[in-house]
Amino acid sequence: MSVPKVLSIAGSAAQGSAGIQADLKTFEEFDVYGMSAVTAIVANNSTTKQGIFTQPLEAVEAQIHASLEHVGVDALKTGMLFTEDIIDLTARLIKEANVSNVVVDPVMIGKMGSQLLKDEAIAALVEKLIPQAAIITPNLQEGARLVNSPVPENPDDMKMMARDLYQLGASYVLLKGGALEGHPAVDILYDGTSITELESERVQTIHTSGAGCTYSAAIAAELAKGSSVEDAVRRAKSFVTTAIRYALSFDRGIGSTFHAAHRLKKD
Ligand code: PXL
Repeated sequence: MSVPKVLSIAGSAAQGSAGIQADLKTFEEFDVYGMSAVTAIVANNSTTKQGIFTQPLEAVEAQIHASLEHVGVDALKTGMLFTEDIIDLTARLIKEANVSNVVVDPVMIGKMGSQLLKDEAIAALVEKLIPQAAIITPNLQEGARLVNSPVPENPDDMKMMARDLYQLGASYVLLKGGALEGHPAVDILYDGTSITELESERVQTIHTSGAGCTYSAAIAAELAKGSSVEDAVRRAKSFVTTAIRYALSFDRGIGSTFHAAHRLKKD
């Protein structure tokens, strides 16, 4: 049997909602073969002080080679890359292997407040990785950091920012408006010519950890299957909206999007 193959280059989120864990769960739901290269281990908890364990560059490189050489990659997504060195390495390996269908989720800050990208690494993301992307998927805060402008306050601001983000060189920009309180969950998709507004209802929940990771992983899975970018984004948005609607609360702080929700929901 042959199935589309998808690699996630991202952080491990020990609590299971986000990062590599969210990506692999999502890949499984989309019936694609998932692989991972762990850039850092995020393990925030109250008993140890250290919450982030960056992996050595050699380990990141070895993992990416393992997927590229032993399996092959039809699409890949990047999530938490954390350091400039890891971004440089990732950008170089993607270029050398000539991978198409690259989804760059410019992860910067986790839902629990962890810094997942060092400030000094933003320039490398912009200069080396984003120009190779089929699509980038920033949220409003990340978009603002990438183009050095204020955080959008309404869908019209978002459309303007999507145009600015497009200048960074990705083929498509998906600017996610999940944080735009008082509006439906509006995302703006821009391909340099036309703006598409994608809207779904706002789910009132704090349990959204992993939403962004899940969204970009679903897009990568659909691209690996041969979907157009627009179809991939629409299917991914529907998937992540269901995962948020049926999110899991663990009775402490922010809970998790539920990746199996589209399969298990009864209504
Ligand atoms: O949701 C962003 C995110 C991405 N990657 C990793 C994370 C988080 C949030 O906690 O831990 C590894």
